[in-house]
Amino acid sequence: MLNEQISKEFHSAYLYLDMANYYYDHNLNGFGNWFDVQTKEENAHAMFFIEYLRNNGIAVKLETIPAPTFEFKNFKEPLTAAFEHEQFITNSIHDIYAEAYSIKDFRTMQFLDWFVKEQAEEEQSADDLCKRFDLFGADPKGLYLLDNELGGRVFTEPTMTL
Ligand code: OFO
Repeated sequence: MLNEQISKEFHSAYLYLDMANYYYDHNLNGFGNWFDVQTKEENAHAMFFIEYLRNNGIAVKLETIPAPTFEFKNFKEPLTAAFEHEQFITNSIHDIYAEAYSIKDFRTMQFLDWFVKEQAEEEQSADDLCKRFDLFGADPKGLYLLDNELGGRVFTEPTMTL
């Protein structure tokens, strides 16, 4: 399950990169930047799982990452898709946690604690973006200001003691 999660995190990065590309194609570079930062975070998450397996002597098996298949019809759709994807990832983390609990793998539970908290933040920020788009996105001036604001998002390398 931990190996599969590596692929899911890299797949998340791939999906967010696709969303970033969509916005850059439509000159919404701030939204593009927001998703570029999201992509970098997902790559960092994948590396945490890889490092955890390495540190515990478990072979890392990298899988094929499926290509994104989105065909967005409007500027809101990527935001909704991102929120739904984060809910999917949360469920995946919780499934691993439940399995770790059932076999008394307390070390993995402790490792996953960081992700349980992180997923709450990931869902909240995706949901927040959806709601702000609903408030301001339909108006060109509002969309312009929101795009400017999202352009200011800066990537901070996530840290975890492994
Ligand atoms: Fe890795 O947190 Fe989003 O998917």
